[in-house]
Amino acid sequence: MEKRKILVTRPQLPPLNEFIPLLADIWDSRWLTNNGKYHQEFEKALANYLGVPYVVLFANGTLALMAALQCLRIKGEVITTPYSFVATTHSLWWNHIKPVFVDIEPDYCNLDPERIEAAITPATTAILPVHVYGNPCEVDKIQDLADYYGLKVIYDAAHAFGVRLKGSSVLNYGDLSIVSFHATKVFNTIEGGAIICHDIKTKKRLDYLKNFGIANETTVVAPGINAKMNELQAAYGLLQLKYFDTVIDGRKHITEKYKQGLENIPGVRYLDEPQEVDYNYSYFPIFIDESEFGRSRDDLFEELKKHGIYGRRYFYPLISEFPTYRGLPSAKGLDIAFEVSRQIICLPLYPDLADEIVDLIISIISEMVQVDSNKVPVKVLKTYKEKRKFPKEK
Ligand code: T4K
Repeated sequence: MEKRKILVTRPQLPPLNEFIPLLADIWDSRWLTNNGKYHQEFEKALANYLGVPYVVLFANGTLALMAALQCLRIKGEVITTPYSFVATTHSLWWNHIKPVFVDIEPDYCNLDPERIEAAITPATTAILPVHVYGNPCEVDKIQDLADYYGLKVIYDAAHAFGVRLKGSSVLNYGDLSIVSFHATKVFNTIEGGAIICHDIKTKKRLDYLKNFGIANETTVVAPGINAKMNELQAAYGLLQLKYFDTVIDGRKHITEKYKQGLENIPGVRYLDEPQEVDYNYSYFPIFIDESEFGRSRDDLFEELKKHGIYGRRYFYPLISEFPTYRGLPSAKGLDIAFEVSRQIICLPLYPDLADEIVDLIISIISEMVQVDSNKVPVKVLKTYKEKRKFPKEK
């Protein structure tokens, strides 16, 4: 029998017996897409669940990003991070906007607000930060800069569904936030995404933009695109929402188990849960410091594969290393992002991941450590900040 592969994620599906009656209803109605009743219901249910003013559903997160930039008429240069999925920067490219990369801060791998100001030019119109792994960016600092320089802020919150900061959805920050409901995400509608906006006028404009710019049968108000979510996905999404809290509980359990098991392994760092945040446990990234662990991140990646365990190096290589972007002046000198991208590996994380598999992964990692016996003692340091305070041992 072929050994089962353990992948970085395993999409969560709603109970099939609950989905079938909804499918039957859609079959009966023959209303399949274009703002149908499930689409309308799902938008309202999401806004209510998340505690945000308006949700505009999209066919996927990438189209949502592209439409968000169109909606705010962003042009010129946009400051963004090299440490993300390529869709973040591709959305700028498709809008003929020049990405300007700024390095990340090492603690949560988000755009470093302290470095943004130096990258602002007269052509800068917006900041496009990413809440990487669902950990909120330093939203107040980013907003202060945006207010001071008259810039828009669009958050790529693809990983941040359900995350709350100081009791309020993190999606409430910035001018717009986009989320992804892709199969691999913490909340999925197979493919899908949404924009969160603050007022009805913006919602209306986004509704036009995702439907060819059509306002009514004879009026087209903008050069829109087709980026609509269909009725099957909206109905599926409504069911997913019912179970989302249980999904979070399951992910939290696995995350805590990993943290406990990896706590004392030299050269293995994981992210601390940020303060005042209700987290969604969307990923479990670990960072391998080769000098302490004695083996490289890629050694670990390959070793796990030998056991049928497929972690993923999100995000390696950096976006700024890909041919489309590497010629940009801002693609150089992104030292922290570069280092982090060589250390990162996201371990499998999904609610029904068996405890025994988590134990197996922890034991593979712990058995790989090669501590240099001349280096004593090795203290496991959880954050770079702490690490930097420590003198290097000779
Ligand atoms: N912004 C950010 C920050 C993002 O991370 C993303 C998407 C976007 C924007 C754009 O949102 P969308 O347009 O996608 O809505 C995956 C996803 O395709 C992508 O959505 C996601 N980020 C990115 C981080 O990860 P790949 O190339 O790694 O996918 P793939 O096919 O290799 O799958 C990953 C793992 O999941 C594999 O181990 C297989 C497993 N898997 C995958 C699928 C599709 C399953 O078990 N079942 C499945 O159905 O990009």
